[in-house]
Amino acid sequence: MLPIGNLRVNLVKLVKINHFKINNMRTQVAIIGAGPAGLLLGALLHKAGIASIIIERQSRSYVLSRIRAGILEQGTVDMLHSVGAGQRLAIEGQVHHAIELVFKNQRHSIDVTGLTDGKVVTAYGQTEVTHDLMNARHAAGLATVYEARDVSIEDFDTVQPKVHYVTDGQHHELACDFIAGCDGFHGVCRSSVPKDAIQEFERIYPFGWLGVLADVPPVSPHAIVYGNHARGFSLCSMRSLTRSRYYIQCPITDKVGQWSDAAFWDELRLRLDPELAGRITTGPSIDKSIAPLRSFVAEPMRFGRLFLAGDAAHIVPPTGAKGLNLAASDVKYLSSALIDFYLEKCSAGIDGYSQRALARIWKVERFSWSLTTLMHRFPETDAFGQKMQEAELDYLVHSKAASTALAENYVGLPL
Ligand code: RFL
Ligand code: PHB
Repeated sequence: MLPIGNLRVNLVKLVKINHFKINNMRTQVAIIGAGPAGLLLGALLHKAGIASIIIERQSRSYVLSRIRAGILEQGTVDMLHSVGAGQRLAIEGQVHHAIELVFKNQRHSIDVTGLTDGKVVTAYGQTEVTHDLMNARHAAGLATVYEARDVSIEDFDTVQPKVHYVTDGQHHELACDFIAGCDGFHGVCRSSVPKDAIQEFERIYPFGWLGVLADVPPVSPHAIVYGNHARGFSLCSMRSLTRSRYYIQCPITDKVGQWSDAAFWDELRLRLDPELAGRITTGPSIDKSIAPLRSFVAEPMRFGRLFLAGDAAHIVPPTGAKGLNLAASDVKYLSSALIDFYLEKCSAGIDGYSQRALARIWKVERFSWSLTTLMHRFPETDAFGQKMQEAELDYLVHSKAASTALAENYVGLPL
C-alpha cells in the first residue's frame, strides 16, 4: 500500500461487477477523459515511449461538437508542435499581438507582444486542438475507448490501480500503474477520492456568458476585445478570418431560447464603443449557449497513484482564456513526472506534481478572478463600483507597469 494517509478504496463496485464476465487489459497509464488534457497527456507520454489507454464516456463526435476555448498561450502551442499535432495550427492559427479594452465608450489597445519581449497568443479553437490530437493519436495507432459507460476507478492507493467500464454491454477491467484523471469538472476521478482527503475552494459568479458562434468576419481580427459597460461585460473573439466568437454577460437565470440572434447582436453593439459597434458584421448563429462562471481548485492533485489534471482539478472563469492552457500546463508537469518515474526510476517528480502544478494554478486563478472582477457588472456594482472599475481600467491602460502585469499573465506565466 502507498502512504496516502486515510484513503480508502470503494470495493463495493468491484464485487458487484464480478457477477459479469470481465475483459482484462493492462497499460502503464490509464487516462480518463479525451478532452484536451487527456489527449495531450497521451501524446506527451507516447513521445517518451510510455503506453496509455484513454477511456472517454462520450462519443468522438460529441467531444468534437463542444464549442469552448479559443485562445492558446505560446507554451500550449509549443506543446502541440512537440507532439506532432501542430501542422494545421501553424497554418490556420491567428497570431495576436494585442488585446483591446473598451470602457467609457472608448477602446484602448494593450501591446501584449511589446510588453512581453515578443510573446504572442494564438486564436485556434479547442475543437480544432482536440481534432488534431485525436488524429495524431489515431495515426500513431494508440487506443482510445469512446462511449465507455459506468467508468469507475479502484485501488489507486495500491501499486495496481484499476479502471472498470462497460462498452457494448461488456465489462472491462483495465489494470495500470497510474490513473490520470483528465475527466473534467463533472468526472468520476475527483469524486472517487474520499472527502476527507481533498479540500475544495470555490467561488460561483452571479452571472453567465451568452456565447454566439457565427460565420462572419471578426470585427477585430488582430486583437481580442474585452468590454466593460454599465449593461455588462462583452467580448469579441474569433476562430478564423471567417468565423467569429462573441460573448455577453447575462443573468445566470437566462435561457438560450430567450435570446434571438437579433437581440444578441443589438445587446453586443450597445456594450462596445460606437466605432467598433458600427463595424460588426452580423449573421445567423451556428452555436448559441450560456456558460456559468466559476473559480474552483481542489487540493491536492495526487492521491497515491491517481493524479488529477485540467478541469478535473480546477476551473477558472473564461475571462482571460486560461482553462485549456492550464490543462496543458498540468499535463506538461504530469508527463515529465511520469517520464522521470519510468525512464529515470525517480519518483521525485510524481511526489512533487501536486505542489508544482498548484503553484502555477493559483496564480492563474488569481488572474482570471481579477480580470472577471474588473470587467463584469456584479449585482452589488453601484455607481461607485462602476467608477472604481473605470479608474482601475484607466490606470491599467496608462501605466506601463500595470499593462505589463496584464500582458505577462495574458501570454501565459512561465512553466
Ligand atoms: P474537458 O474538456 O472537460 O474534458 C474532459 C473529458 O472527460 C470526459 N469525461 C469522462 N470520461 C470518462 N468517464 C467519465 N466518468 C467522464 N466524465 C467526463 C468528458 O466527456 C470530456 O471529454 O476537460 P480538460 O481536458 O481538462 O480541458 C479543459 C478545457 O476544456 C476548459 O478548461 C476550457 O474549455 C475552458 N475555456 C477556455 N480555456 C482556454 O484556455 N481559453 C479559452 O479561450 C477558453 N474559453 C472556456 C472558454 C470554457 C468555456 N465554457 C463553456 C466552460 C470559453 C467557454 C465558454
Ligand atoms: C474565445 O475565443 O472563446 C475566448 C477568448 C477570450 C476569452 C475567453 C474565450 O477570454
